[in-house]
Amino acid sequence: MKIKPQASLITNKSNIRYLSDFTGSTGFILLTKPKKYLFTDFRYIKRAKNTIKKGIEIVDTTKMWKNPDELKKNWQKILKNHRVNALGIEESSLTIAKFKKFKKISGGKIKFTDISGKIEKLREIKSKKEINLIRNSQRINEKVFLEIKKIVQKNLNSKKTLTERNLAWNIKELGHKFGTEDVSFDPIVSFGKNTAIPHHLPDKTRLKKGDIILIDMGMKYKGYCSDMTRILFTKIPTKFQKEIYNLVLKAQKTAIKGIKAGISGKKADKFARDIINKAGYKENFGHGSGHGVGLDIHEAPSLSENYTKTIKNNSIITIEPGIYLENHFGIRIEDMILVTKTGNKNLTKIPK
Ligand SMILES: [Mn+2]
Repeated sequence: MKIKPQASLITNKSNIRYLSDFTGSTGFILLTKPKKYLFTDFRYIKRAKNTIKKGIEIVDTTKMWKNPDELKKNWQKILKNHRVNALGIEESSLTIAKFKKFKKISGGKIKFTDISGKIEKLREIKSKKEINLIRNSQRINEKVFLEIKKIVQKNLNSKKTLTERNLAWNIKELGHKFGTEDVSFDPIVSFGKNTAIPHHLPDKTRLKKGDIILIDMGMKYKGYCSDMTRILFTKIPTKFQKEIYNLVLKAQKTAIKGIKAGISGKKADKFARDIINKAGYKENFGHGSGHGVGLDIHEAPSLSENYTKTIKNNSIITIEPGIYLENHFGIRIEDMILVTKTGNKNLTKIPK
């Protein structure tokens, strides 16, 4: 039988932020039925006081870490007050070293039980505020992309050297210029043959006229991520390139047309996959059709063949089928959509 914990120890950074708005890098939350506690030290106390949600008690751990007995006393007192004899822990984001510490300060009587994924499940359903933040994150992402397109154009005309690394760095700089705190992941920029590697690491490859360019990029705005992939052609595509591009586009459009709340991640994945498989490119589409986006760039749900849970109303996911032809070229097209009861809304406004 699974133990039902009376309290949960939240150590996953994004879950901590989700529950409390706390952005510091050191701290954890204890969730009990009536009360939430944020444990952090002097480096973050002021920030916590100024920014976290109301109703959360801040516990200053500064002195406690210097005096383990003090920590033990305080920690056990809170557990006892809430009659905790089983504590939920996030095994997927708690190191063994830290777990040992918690075990030690909790005393011998507390049982531990895994609650990984519990908060992530809540995070799947986005509030109005979160939807707006993700939308704004994507608006900035698009603004950056349009500038990137100009840079590419200019370099093609002037025959200056433009490397994948240059362009990836430009994405980061422009994001900063337009008000983001960071990119949501290191941009994937690939030229020519490199586009056949789905997650190519931008290198010193120079752009040549005729190259296909793949840009997979996202911004982080007030904690929230965006994600988009576009393909640029630097000259009129060949018949074959066009054929593959249109096939991926058809797969993506079919998925967007079919996805609504209540279907499984497996079924959501199948729309695009069926089209690519039927065209004979089964082996060239090695990844899932999409993933949830929020405080993390990759979060629940997942659009893949083994994800049987349902896609929920007001979740935000990417739709990103691709075909990768080794040593030749690759195509991926990615939009972010807001899932609704009747269908979805496309949050990506950049034309394909
Ligand atoms: Mn993505």
